[in-house]
Amino acid sequence: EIKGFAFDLDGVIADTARFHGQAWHQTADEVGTTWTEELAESLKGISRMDSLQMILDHGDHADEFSQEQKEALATKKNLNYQKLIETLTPDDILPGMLDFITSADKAGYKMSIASASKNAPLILKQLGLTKYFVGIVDPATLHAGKPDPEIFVRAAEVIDLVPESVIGLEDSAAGIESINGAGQVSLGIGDPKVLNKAALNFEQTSLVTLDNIAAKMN
Ligand code: B16
Ligand code: MG
Repeated sequence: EIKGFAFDLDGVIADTARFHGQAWHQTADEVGTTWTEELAESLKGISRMDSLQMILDHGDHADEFSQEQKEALATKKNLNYQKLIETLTPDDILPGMLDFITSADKAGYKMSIASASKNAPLILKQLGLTKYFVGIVDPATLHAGKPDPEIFVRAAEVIDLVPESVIGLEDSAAGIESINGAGQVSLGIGDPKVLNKAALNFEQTSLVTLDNIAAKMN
């Protein structure tokens, strides 16, 4: 029996990917890497420092940056990103997700956040959603990021549920792998070809409802 939900944030609750994209595009220009849509897509769910490394690896100057310079680039990206997410309001919640979260809350499901983003608390506050979640896994305390199961294991601990009672919601392939590894029911939001390891799939957030989930579980 399902008793709770563990949510990814970027791409599931809010469309912050376009802001990450804008800020990383600026970094790419600065380090001489050509910015492409494929590169943007591959950064979804990937931590800040790993994302920077991927951007550097896509250019011709990857070895020319010291650890100190990399940290400065990541800090600058994050400040630019934070300026963009300060403009977020509850109107930026992805279609249907406010309804889903409030109806799950009313029905007594426990909810937590499993996001790779260190900015998750700020984003939830901007969206007015903080009060619905029992807790947010702090990605700074993880040994390994998605696709490792650790973040979703911790998200189930936050709501004090065994993995089989939890549905994990994700928009990235790395995230689906993490949910499956944690022994939870994976719910993918997006292209079923990209998320082909998901137990349940919805092409868009507006289709994610308690009734639609129940129908697919049978
Ligand atoms: P930050 P999610 C991820 O969030 C994003 O998809 C990814 O693009 C980003 O680099 C990562 O968070 C870290 O974010 O720089 O804010 O700590 O999809 O796991 O909610
Ligand atoms: Mg995501």
